[in-house]
Amino acid sequence: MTLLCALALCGTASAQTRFVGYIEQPYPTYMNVFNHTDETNPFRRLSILVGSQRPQASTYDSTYALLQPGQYGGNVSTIPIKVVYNFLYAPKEVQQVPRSVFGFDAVIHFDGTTQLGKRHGAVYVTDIGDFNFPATYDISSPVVSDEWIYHTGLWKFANTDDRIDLLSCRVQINEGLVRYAELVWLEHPLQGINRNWNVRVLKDSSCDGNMATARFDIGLIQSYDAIFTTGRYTNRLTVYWSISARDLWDDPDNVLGGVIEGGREYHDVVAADINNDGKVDLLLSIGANEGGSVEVYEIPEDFREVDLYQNHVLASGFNSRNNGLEGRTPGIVRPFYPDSNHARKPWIYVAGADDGRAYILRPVTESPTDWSYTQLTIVDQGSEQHVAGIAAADVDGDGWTELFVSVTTRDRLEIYTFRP
Ligand SMILES: [Ca+2]
Ligand SMILES: [Ca+2]
Ligand SMILES: [Ca+2]
Repeated sequence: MTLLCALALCGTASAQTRFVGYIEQPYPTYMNVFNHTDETNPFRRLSILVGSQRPQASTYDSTYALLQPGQYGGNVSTIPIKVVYNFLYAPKEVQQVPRSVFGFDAVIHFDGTTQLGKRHGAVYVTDIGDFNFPATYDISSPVVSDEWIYHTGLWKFANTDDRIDLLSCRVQINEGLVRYAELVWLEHPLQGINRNWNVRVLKDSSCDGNMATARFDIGLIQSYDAIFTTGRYTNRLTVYWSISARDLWDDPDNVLGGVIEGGREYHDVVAADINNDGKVDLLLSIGANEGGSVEVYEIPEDFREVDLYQNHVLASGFNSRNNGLEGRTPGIVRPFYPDSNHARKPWIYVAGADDGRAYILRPVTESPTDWSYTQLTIVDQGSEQHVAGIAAADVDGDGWTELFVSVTTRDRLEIYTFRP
């Protein structure tokens, strides 16, 4: 019976996704899941946060939430859409803030881009205790606004004051060249969220893209929080750690780092156990106009030994379809499970960005030494289309994962489910 079950009959997800419907929204981009931690009804537990980017110069962009979409089944046009913040420049990331940071539900935005009129990026926090009355604060540049592009951040106790701080990467681009690329510490102020957050540079010429963190024990007594960062402008994959005895990040002299690899356009980075061998790996998307890829770096016993990271290519040959114009593919990449069975290798979703597609990478076997994947195209919008974001979550609690895909250039959020 067990064998039969394993082969076919136990509700194991097939690669088939079923189209549920789509929502019309202008220029949707990056997405994340918002968890209503006090909600016990599985239909109401999750919302989806969505960013947007209008192609016109000097226009504001918005972030919004698909509020508790699990309640609406296939009637996706009835899902309430709540604006979170309306005054952003091409938000790179819209994320839930853990309640431990402020004591209330909040969302953080990182914005700024190289597009004309959208270069003054910042970090904003929105108090979202009530989705009907959001209140937003600029925590990075309340006085002077420079042309920073912020991508994402990590919450961390950087000093000893018991208030959780933010680490972020930011970049200034001048005529296509990197002027500054900095790992910065935004200090959570004593007086509250709406006061000036001090921004201090921990490492210059360091990073400009996404970030991931994982904790490692070295020997019997040393533990480190490693911070992995990418640079799509600085063209490096780097790791940083602190040699402060209490793992604090308030002194640049205590922050050390190393370059794991250079020379390519490292875009997304996620720290997760991809091959299910019990050890955290790095999942990367490496963007290019032609020849982009999805790769894994296995982290060595001592994560500081940057020469010992082992590279595996999971999928390659991603090409932009921009009708001759320069593009970037693939975009974001994340591990996920298609159903409630999490005792195995995760699957991976890939936003194709300028190739107009969305993909799933499904492991061929469960062997930790087998890095082969079946690449499945779930959305193909054709050429000159942009697929920026994907989010995966079981929003209605039926055990099957839903996928939300932003088809930016068609003003559509498409919804799929793995439920057969
Ligand atoms: Ca602090
Ligand atoms: Ca692993
Ligand atoms: Ca579901």
